[in-house]
Amino acid sequence: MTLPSQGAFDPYVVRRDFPILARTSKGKPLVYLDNAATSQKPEVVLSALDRYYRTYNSNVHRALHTLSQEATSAYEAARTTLSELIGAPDPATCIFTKNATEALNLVANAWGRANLSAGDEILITEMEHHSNIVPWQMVAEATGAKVRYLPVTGEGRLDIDALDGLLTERTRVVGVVHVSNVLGTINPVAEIARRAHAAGAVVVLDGAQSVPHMPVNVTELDVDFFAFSSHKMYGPTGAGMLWGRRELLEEMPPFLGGGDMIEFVAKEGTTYNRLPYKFEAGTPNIAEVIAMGAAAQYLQELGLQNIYQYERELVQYALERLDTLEGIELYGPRDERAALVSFSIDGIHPHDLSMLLDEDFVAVRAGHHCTQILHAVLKRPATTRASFALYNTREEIDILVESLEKALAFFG
Ligand code: C6P
Repeated sequence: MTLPSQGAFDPYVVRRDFPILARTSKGKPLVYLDNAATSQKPEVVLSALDRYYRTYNSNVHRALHTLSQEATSAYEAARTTLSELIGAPDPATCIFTKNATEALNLVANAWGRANLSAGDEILITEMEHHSNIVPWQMVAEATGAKVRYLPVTGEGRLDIDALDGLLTERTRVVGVVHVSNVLGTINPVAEIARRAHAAGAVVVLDGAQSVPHMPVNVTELDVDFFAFSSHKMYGPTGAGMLWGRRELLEEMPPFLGGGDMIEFVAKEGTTYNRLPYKFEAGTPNIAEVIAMGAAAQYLQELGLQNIYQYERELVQYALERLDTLEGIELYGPRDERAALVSFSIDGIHPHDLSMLLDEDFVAVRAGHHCTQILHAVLKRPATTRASFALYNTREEIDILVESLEKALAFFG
């Protein structure tokens, strides 16, 4: 059967790259709408993992034999591909971590402990994911710095007017999420970075939800640190990245100590390796990093602008369709938003809703989505979230809406 095309970008062609999308349960096709939690993996990623273990499995940067050289060159090629994906000026400033969370903890610990002291201020926002809140609260407790929060408006945007009042001469760092994993808001990062830099603060950007869905260029955004995860960008779990400005990375002490991060170890002490290895202690997730590179190449071949455009139309369609349901409240801005929608339906608990949807093999997430501060602002302990990816279609949104209608009928 030839399936209908939806504009220049054809999700039905893309779907063929993802074997899991052929799955059914109780005769129903999978409708996977939990992509913000983790996305599915294309064949090129699966085969990169398989090829590594079958044909050149060995450690990196340590041995001179053929397999190790092949593994090292594939690992370093992934770094170069990823640096190009995010517009980083130099691959050596791209550090592999195990996920965005570890990348943010690296900055908070290595940069934060070296640069913060009592009375300093850390400015983050009410819409941050816990991984860009808790590490800062921990470093604040250790150093005596204070954490302050930029509010979210009723429309689900950052209250940019409050920024100048919150930026003081004690603000050392501003942490902000590029795309909210609950509201879908795309934050005006370049503007925030400009004002934060004018106040003398460094800017840490959480790109976990932007990298898979839109073109990102850290140089143009003019931020100082940028964190993201492989598993949300169609790569495997267990890999992520921290990009940092070279001057800042050079000055920072290491985060973890061990193999590969050293230059020379003696009883009297240790000198550290050059960038990026100073921050990559121990044997890394080699297969996952190489496959993360394959995912980045896949995204570049499809074109991030095409993906963004397609998902933008998809989310508008989802908002229109969901809006027709009785008792629904949709969160986040109406226009210029990323491809996810969180909502509440009067009288139905998000967990019940997600279990009923699962009866139709529709996968959504219910809960606080690791954003309890934002949920306190929304005055809801939990919401239901449908998050889209490049392989989702309007037909799948129709199935979601039909399944929600059934749930509404069930709960009367
Ligand atoms: N959000 C979600 O369902 P890790 O777990 O390290 O790969 O990503 C953390 C993270 C950081 N920032 C944002 C904006 C995120 O959305 C996430 C992960 C998932 O929304 C799991 S809680």
